[in-house]
Amino acid sequence: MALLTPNDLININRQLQEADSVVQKVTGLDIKDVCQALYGTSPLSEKVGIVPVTSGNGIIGNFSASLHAITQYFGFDSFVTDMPDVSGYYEAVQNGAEIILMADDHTFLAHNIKNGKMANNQPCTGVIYAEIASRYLKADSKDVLVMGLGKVGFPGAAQLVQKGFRVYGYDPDARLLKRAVSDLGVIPLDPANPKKFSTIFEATPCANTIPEAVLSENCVLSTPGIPCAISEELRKKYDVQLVAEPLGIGTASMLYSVL
Ligand code: NAD
Ligand code: 2YG
Ligand code: MG
Repeated sequence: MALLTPNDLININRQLQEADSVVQKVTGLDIKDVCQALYGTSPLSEKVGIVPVTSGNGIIGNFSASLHAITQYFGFDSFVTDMPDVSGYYEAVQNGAEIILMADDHTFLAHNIKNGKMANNQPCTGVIYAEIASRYLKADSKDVLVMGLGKVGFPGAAQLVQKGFRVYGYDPDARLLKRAVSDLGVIPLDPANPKKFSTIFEATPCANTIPEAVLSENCVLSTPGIPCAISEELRKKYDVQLVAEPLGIGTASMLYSVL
């Protein structure tokens, strides 16, 4: 799995504010509103303990500090523990944390220890980026393209199917494409015979995954994928509304889902 780097997270507050204004422009709602609509919850200053984790590739510079900034942005009362790992978890609970946020190289979780609810970053990220795409006010049809049907893309595709969209999908991994077709009714996009979309959701770890032939003028591209799915040149050429941010939108989705 591709891990975040400290560079991805530079100036996370500004990245989040910029993403929030694109979400507002595209959907008429801000990120908080989208989360409330998705989960029917809103924060009441719940205390969030952020626990740095040293296992595997270890601490990622800016990761815990970014989670601190993100949780404050969404109205939580958060703190980062001084100690990492098990000692950090103990410290978080002793200091009154109601929700624990922590990540190793494979799993980034939110656990509400008061009500027992737990969230995983991958499906929560897929669901919220898909939900944002699904709310595009200027969409020209119920057709949506999903590029990448892995741990983030598949749950996002499921969200779009559940909302009544006609979901076209593509993944070079034939097993994953087949699963999306059989389990969700996704229509495979034939790369040799593409069509244009006003709404696209992308979740891959690769650059330049969106072929020019699928872009329509002023389309929305909602993508958690890092690096970005589209070149700056194509973005400008088609005036693409790009929703892309490295950590905050997915984390908001996790937190609202455990309230
Ligand atoms: P994954 O490996 O489970 O799935 C990615 C899928 O993309 C794979 O199935 C792969 O075959 C497919 N793919 C590769 N090239 C493609 C192409 N050209 N066209 C279509 N599909 C292609 O990974 P994941 O866990 O789903 O994560 C996807 C991306 O989202 C990663 O970059 C990850 O770092 C990022 N991510 C971002 C956030 C966020 O908050 N921004 C949160 C979680 C994950
Ligand atoms: O506590 C730390 O600093 C580290 N143990 C965090 C490790 C996080 C690893 N996960 C990732 O980099 C992402 N793929 C998941 C984060 C979601 C946002 N992209
Ligand atoms: Mg995000």
